[in-house]
Amino acid sequence: MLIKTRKKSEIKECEVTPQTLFEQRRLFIKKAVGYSVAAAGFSLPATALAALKINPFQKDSVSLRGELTAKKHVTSYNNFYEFGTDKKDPAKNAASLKTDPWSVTVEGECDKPGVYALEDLVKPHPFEERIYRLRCVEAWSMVIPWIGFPLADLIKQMQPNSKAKYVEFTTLNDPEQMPGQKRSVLDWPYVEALRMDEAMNPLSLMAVGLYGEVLPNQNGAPLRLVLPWKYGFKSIKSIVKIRFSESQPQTTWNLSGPKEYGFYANVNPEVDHPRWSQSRERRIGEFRKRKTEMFNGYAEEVAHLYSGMDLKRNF
Ligand SMILES: Nc1nc2c(c(=O)[nH]1)N[C@H]1C(S)=C(S)[C@@H](COP(=O)(O)O)O[C@H]1N2
Ligand SMILES: [Mo]
Repeated sequence: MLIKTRKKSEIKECEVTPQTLFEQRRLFIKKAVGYSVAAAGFSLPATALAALKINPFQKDSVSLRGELTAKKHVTSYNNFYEFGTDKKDPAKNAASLKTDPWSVTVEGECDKPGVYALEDLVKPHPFEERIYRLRCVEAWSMVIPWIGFPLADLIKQMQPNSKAKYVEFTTLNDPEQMPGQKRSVLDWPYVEALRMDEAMNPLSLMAVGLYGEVLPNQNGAPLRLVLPWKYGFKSIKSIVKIRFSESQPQTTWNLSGPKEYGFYANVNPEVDHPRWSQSRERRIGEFRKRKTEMFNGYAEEVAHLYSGMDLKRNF
């Protein structure tokens, strides 16, 4: 199938002001009968829903929209080792995660460090819908309509200083809520990081929802990254800490298998994983395999970040 878009990955974003969202929220909760369970008692979900309600999906997104991975797959075939290593485990086990209240600690090289309630962190940023492909290092992929806002907006809010060369993200560490952490399959808590220019790239998304709803726990509620040009493991879930640093942080998968999982982890069909090929992938819900594209099809947006770098060495 040939998919025609102006830019391979381009989706016009729907934007609304936070004020509009918050003014309309009350009204919307009353109207959204079908979503009332998800929206009850927690304002972030309602906000995410309101964003979609106010902005119907745009025509420009139709090309990728036709390829969307079914919601049932998106929410039942997951990698979230904090809830077990089987793809079915997160959907089964993630109900024990309490996402309200939620706070995020911001530290390191920035002028606005502190402990932020989730609301105060996301409120200043208008939500958009972004349809992004996400390709797992295990050679499967999905196309997901995310709800979120540019990571760059949040970073600007924190006013990083001139020493901030990297930004590091940490997942909640609580074996009571995350039973998978009782086994040391990874070095908990899960940590991921980006170079500052990668983080500031407009593709980098802070997600709070998908398919028009609040993020299900198994997909990384209440706040996760989505970095569509990188292997899925960079898109860290359930973030509780953001730290700005001068030196390159150590990251969980890189520590656990330095020969297999690099710091950059850019999708690259020409650099195989030591144990399997990265040249093809299977879209979840399909049988046939597709060719994996350089930077997962987002080269136009991100290739310049790596000009002059040897991508075989910096994998
Ligand atoms: N905290 C945390 N974040 C995580 C993971 C994880 O195990 N723990 N798995 C990663 C991997 S390998 C992938 S492919 C994606 C899967 O995201 P999805 O389940 O929403 O599709 O989440 C990433 N983020
Ligand atoms: Mo993954």
